[in-house]
Amino acid sequence: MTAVAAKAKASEDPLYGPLLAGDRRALARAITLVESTREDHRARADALLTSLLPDTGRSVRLGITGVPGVGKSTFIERFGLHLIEAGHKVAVLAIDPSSKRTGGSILGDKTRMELLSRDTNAFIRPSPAGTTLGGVARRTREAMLLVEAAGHDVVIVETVGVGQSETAVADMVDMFVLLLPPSGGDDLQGIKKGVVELADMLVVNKADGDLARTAQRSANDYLNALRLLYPSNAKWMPEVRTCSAMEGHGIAEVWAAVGRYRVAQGEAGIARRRGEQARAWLWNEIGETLMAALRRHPDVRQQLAALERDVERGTLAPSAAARRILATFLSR
Ligand SMILES: Nc1nc2c(ncn2[C@@H]2O[C@H](COP(=O)(O)OP(=O)(O)O)[C@@H](O)[C@H]2O)c(=O)[nH]1
Ligand SMILES: [Mg+2]
Repeated sequence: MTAVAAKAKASEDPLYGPLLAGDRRALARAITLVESTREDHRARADALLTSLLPDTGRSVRLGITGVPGVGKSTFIERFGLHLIEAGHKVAVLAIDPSSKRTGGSILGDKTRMELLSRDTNAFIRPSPAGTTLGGVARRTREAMLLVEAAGHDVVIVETVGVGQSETAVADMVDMFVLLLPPSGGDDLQGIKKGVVELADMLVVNKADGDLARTAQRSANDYLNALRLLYPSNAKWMPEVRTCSAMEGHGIAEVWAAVGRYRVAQGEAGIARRRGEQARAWLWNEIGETLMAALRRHPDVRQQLAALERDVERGTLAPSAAARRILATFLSR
């Protein structure tokens, strides 16, 4: 199908008009559609996304991570309400590859982000269930395009901070924020170096009551650690801030820092990052689609069990087995 034909077809999609008009039920149904693994749903989702593409991209895409208990849900609620007060429409998406097994911690979060989830200018969507992080990330990327088309101009993608989900989120947002707990001592506990390297801003939460001074001290420690990590001529050195999501102070300052980051990157810088992300996404899609086709191929399926067994026993080299499987797959 050509792009023009796809557009004409999707414009007939009953979800197209209502979604562009910001209808929440149409948006929720469109996200359910892109999350579906059914072939016919996939075709419809692709057509719908293609036709909506010109109406996407006009949002600030923020990623938020931090260990469980650091205050992500509390922060996102405060932050979201602050943005809505300033006239924005906020969407909160979550990536939690474990959500299928646990039934979803985000579900609990949704009820906890009580004020935000009741606000008509906010849209909160829990993590799609999925067997692989790649699958979950794919669907979240598409959900991000859909909420943008529905007029949400700030999209927050939250991750639970376990496994590789941080990288997946950093790869789909303009700016990645790491929420940290106040920690005593100089060991910077609770911080993973790999995650710090992905972060564009560090926010020490719970800077209130007894923890206020500890939080400030942690922020200074983190700043010193960052100075060692970043060259002095770096284009952007992550800002380190403190806030109290519970009491609500420092929240407006985080949004101001987001603005400074965007100015520092410039429109061109953000467009470049998005372009690189889109290209990486393309290759990811190619990989996932190819693998799915390979696994479905009847001749490959017939061959697979025996080849796997030979490889396990050590009687056949994995590379030789892989070449045989590919030869079968490509033979017709
Ligand atoms: N003192 C204090 N407690 C907070 C703050 N933000 C969150 N909490 C508490 O920390 C706990 C975990 O918060 P939650 O938002 O669920 O963390 P999440 O697991 O990262 O989503 C809850 O008991 C919150 O009330 C804060 O700014 N100050
Ligand atoms: Mg939470």
